[in-house]
Amino acid sequence: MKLLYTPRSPYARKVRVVAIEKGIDLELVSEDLVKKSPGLVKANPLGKIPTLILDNGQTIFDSPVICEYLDNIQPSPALIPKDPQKRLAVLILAAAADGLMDVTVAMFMEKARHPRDFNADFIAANEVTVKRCFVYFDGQVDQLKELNIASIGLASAIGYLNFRMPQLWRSTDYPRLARWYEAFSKRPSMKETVPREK
Ligand SMILES: N[C@@H](CCC(=O)N[C@@H](CS)C(=O)NCC(=O)O)C(=O)O
Repeated sequence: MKLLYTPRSPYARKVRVVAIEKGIDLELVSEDLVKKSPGLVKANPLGKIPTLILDNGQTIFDSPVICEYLDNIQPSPALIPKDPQKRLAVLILAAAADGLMDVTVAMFMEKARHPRDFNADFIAANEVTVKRCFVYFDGQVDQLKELNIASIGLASAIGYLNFRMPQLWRSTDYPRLARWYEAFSKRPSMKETVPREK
């Protein structure tokens, strides 16, 4: 199986951590998102990473679908609960973590495209959203104790925020969340996937 990815993407990191935790071997193929390769746009009409290409040529995207696929082909450790109530709770937290990635990526892209005249209102509104998410997750730390798609997603989201906008991750403001993140970051799967530019 090949994973089209970039070493900085939080969505790809989430998939990679899932694969490492499950002992699934992925062949990593680094993609250029400015000049997209024919292979990427053929595999995914959206031209986005992460995209998984199976050995039989089938392609799978986006990251929640890839994670669900990996959870099905290698059930241990189970990262998406089967019990309906637990599943709902974990998927909601996972959606919030994915949303935190979306907000952070959007802010980074706005500043990257317009370094001097970025939309300050847009950035300010998204910073408020980020802080609201931190308050939300800080209050949910007990739910994050298990290794699952939500805890992996959130750790990947915070890792990306810390990589791009460390000033926003003022961990002293969210002590429980900060302690949880520090402990989670010690997992070998997290250490192996620390974001880097290239
Ligand atoms: N919802 C998607 C988001 C993936 C995404 O936005 N990936 C970014 C990189 S971090 C991308 O491929 N951007 C290129 C583009 O949008 O053209 C997922 O969860 O996989």
